[in-house]
Amino acid sequence: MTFEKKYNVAVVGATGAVGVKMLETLDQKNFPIEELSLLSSKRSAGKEITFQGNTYTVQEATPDSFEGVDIALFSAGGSVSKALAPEAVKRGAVVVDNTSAFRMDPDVPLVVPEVNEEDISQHKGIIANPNCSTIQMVASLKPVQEQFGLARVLVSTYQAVSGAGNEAVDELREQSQAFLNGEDLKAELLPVSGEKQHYPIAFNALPQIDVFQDNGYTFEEMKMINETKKIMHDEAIHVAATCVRLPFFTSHAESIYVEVDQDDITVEQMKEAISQADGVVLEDDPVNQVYPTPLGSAGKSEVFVGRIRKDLDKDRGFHLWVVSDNLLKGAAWNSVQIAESLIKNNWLSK
Ligand code: NAP
Ligand code: 3JM
Repeated sequence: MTFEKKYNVAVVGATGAVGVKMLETLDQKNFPIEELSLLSSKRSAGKEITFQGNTYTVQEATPDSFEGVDIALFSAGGSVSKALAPEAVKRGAVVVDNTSAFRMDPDVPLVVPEVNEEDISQHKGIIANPNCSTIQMVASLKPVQEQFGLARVLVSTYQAVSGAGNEAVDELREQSQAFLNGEDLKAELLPVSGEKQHYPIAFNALPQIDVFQDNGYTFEEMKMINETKKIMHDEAIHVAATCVRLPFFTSHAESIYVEVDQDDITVEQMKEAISQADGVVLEDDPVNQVYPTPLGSAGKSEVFVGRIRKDLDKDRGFHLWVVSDNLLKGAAWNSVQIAESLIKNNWLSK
């Protein structure tokens, strides 16, 4: 994309797993940056990061960090966003927030540009980036909703450890080495930092992502359920989710069962619809063993879909396998797309 003007951009959480990908994406997409502020907690303040040949010193994020900032990209956790996003808006910035802090706020658009880009125009200073697992699911289901109607979605996820941050990546690496050396595994972080029980992730599968809610679902599962309805503008879609953490580093995979509103839709029609969707790539050729995998999608910005087949009992039921890089389309790329859309459509002013 080419831009006429340049903007002052702040990246909050610039030293984190998402923040690093945010900088890589801003660079790759040649985002029009005038001044760049890299913000973190006190821990990383003073650290130097090179971006497009210039060296930047990371600063502690405070309300005054946002003076003169046009666009602030937040990925430093919900409590940081709750404290600092309103301060950024007060100082004239538009915030693209990667945390769950504001996603269900009726005044905050929750956006996957391929699905509901127009919602950005309604923003009052904050636009929320959905959860990584939600993003790839709704991107793949948008053409299904448009062409055949979407009645029901049942999803099980297979999620990479990078979705839980840099410390979780380190924990998997250390436990894997210990396991192969025949040593005891130290589990101190996953499934959820600060919870009373921790389980090893190496050579394991943990059916808990984020904290449990009173209804027996985890918060990650409820994010997928509630965010899907909001992004797809349909409270009537029935959604249920089971979210599982697995021992690989990058990309989330999802097994999705959908029920459409129309009878007699064929697998070929479903494949055709999905293959034409923006940002979605069909990789589906069972005869030649073609289907997407987490390793195969790592580093790419699209959502990959394969294994499309009809349910054996329900005429309106289909099964899909959906894979995408959780830190790119699931976080950094979706946020940068929202920022590009703000500029391209002249939606920066509130
Ligand atoms: P991470 O690797 O643990 O990085 C956390 C980042 O936040 C670091 O840059 C850290 O700075 C910064 N930070 C922590 N406390 C802070 C504070 N009080 N003030 C300012 N900065 C602070 O985690 P991550 O995986 O990058 O994820 C960060 C957040 O992004 C998550 O908590 C989540 O809300 C969101 N996220 C969203 C998605 C999505 O699906 N859209 C996916 C993953 C994550 P230091 O270096 O100083 O510690
Ligand atoms: C992905 O507030 C926190 O400590 C962050 C928890 C978190 C979230 C979240 O709820 O914002 C970790 C990883 C997400 C997310 O995208 O929903």
